[in-house]
Amino acid sequence: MTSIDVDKIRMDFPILSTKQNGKPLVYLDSASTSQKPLSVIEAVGDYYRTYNSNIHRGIYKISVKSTEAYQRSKELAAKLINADSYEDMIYCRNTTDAINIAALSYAEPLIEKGDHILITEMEHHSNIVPWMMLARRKGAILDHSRLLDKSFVDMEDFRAKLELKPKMVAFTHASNVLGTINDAKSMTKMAHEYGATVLLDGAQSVPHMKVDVKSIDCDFLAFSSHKMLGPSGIGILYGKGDLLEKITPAIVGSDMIRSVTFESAEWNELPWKFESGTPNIEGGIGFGAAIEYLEGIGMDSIRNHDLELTGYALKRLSEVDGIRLYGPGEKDLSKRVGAISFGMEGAHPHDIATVLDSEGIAVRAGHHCAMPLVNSVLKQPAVTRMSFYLYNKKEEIDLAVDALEKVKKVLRIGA
Ligand code: 7TS
Repeated sequence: MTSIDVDKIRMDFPILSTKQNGKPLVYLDSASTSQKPLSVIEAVGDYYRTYNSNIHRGIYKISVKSTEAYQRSKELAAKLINADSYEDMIYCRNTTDAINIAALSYAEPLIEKGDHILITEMEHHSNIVPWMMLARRKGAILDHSRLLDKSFVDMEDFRAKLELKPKMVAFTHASNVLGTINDAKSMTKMAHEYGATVLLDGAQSVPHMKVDVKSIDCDFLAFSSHKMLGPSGIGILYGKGDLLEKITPAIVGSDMIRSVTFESAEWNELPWKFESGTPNIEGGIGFGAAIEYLEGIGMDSIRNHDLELTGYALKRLSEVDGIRLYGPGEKDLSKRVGAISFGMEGAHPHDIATVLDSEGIAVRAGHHCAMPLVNSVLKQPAVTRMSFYLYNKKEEIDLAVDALEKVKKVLRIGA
């Protein structure tokens, strides 16, 4: 039994009642970006229609209102991840931007020639390339922890790589390809024992489950609004307050400064010292509305629904001849989020996605910006992925599974 009323939720998402290719849209690509509820669309529209103004600058009424709404969204975000204060929430563009800010502002002065940085084999490019470039600039070494069963971080190998004393350890909380949820708390504890600073990529976890930065004890957490019902172009870098206090921002100018002379500058207080220039005000306000919507449903209920859909999809997909599933199987359901990658004997992932699209079903095919994982670990040029969110129903999974039979017919597989 699902604990949320999906039919009611679906009425809040106008796009879900549209048709694509003459068929009702079946949106199974929320790991790429989520759909937006009316409350978010209205929050952004309302800002433009009734109080559009810059923040922190005016003492006039609508500027006070926009400043308050923007700051309030940070308070909501801080509460969502159990951060101490909105001051620890740096607004940026997305997860990618957040990781780059941590790499450029925090890790750049920390990493020296010969130092190690540790990531895992299941990272998105956004959590590989900033560290690769940093290592290249500094003459440091980027290590990656191997996977077990092409699904889980091999904890023995993780510990062996920690023995090299990396100064920075960055890993994803949940994989966008495998769906694997990493034991962030244990991995963070281990990394801290070896003296590392930990950055957690929460792009696929924060939208789908309760993420508590105090319990996990990560030093940084990166996530994106657009994957959790909010607008795109806004994301968060959470950092522990004492760390953020010490960091000199890499991008400087405008509102992030308290005072300037021709010789020197003094930074604004947190979190504003990291937000140079006019920020994405409407994005922040829309993000606040998205968090309110998610909290209104409840993150535990969202997680339960995700589990129910994922369990159902794994079962249905495993009944289809010729389907190869990646990531944790049904018995490890609790270690998964609702992103399921698969391959079909004799079919290219792009052909699968194209046939599904003709049925109005949106899935993603490709390397999902995790090329080292897809190409070197899974040894595939690409995989097809269906991913779920609170507005998806089992009937949609049935439609996708039925459409896979159509793929076989179109491609004459087994004919
Ligand atoms: N980290 C993970 C684990 C992700 O899944 C993504 C985006 C990112 C970082 C980057 O997030 P962004 O908001 O900066 O783009 N993942 C995907 C995906 O799986 N399909 O499209 C984007």
